[in-house]
Amino acid sequence: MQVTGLLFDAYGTLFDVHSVVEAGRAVTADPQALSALWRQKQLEYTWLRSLMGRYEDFWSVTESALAFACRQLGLQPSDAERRRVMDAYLTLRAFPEVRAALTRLHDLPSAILSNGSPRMLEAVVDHNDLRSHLTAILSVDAVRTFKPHPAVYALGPARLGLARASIGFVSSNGWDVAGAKAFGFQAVWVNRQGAPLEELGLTPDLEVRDLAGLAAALGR
Ligand code: LAC
Repeated sequence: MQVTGLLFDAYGTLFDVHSVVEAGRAVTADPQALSALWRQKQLEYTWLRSLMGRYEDFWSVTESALAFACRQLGLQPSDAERRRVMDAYLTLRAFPEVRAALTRLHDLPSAILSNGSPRMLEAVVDHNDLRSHLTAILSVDAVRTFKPHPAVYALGPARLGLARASIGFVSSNGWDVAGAKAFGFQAVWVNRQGAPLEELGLTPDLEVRDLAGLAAALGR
């Protein structure tokens, strides 16, 4: 694979969304179940809101998904507990290999392109001290819809000043990889969990286990 720039999904790819499990412990004996349902509903709400043309930013969608997940699991956190669980999103941990891999890839313009709101993305990037590794932090908020809408992916080539076919779009989310491939990027699937390929008729150009695998595949 040859690319002249990289775009990274944020949640699940650079940052571990399940780092919220610790915060969830304060409100449930089964924080893994809360974390999994919360993430699933969060993504569903982005797709549903995009289809309905009723955009709300990712913070708001994430709050709504948490409220639903708590209701479904029969949990009744106080307002303060709910806020603490939400705030965990601002301090998610980067996966352990991310910093070193971005360092190895430093000669390529690299940006985040994420559903996250600008405030959420800036907070989590700063929390992990990764700002100097990134050319730009791009949020769907600029076009007020969510992935996999093509208008979102179009933000990347416009900001990097590169043709879409020469950009590698890197995501751990199979559906996001499919969206990126459909748009015309070279699609890289960071398949951390050994998940099955989505049946969307789109195959990634490269599959790696983590970002160290990406750096190696790009000869860095
Ligand atoms: C993002 C979600 C899809 O960062 O993980 O855009």
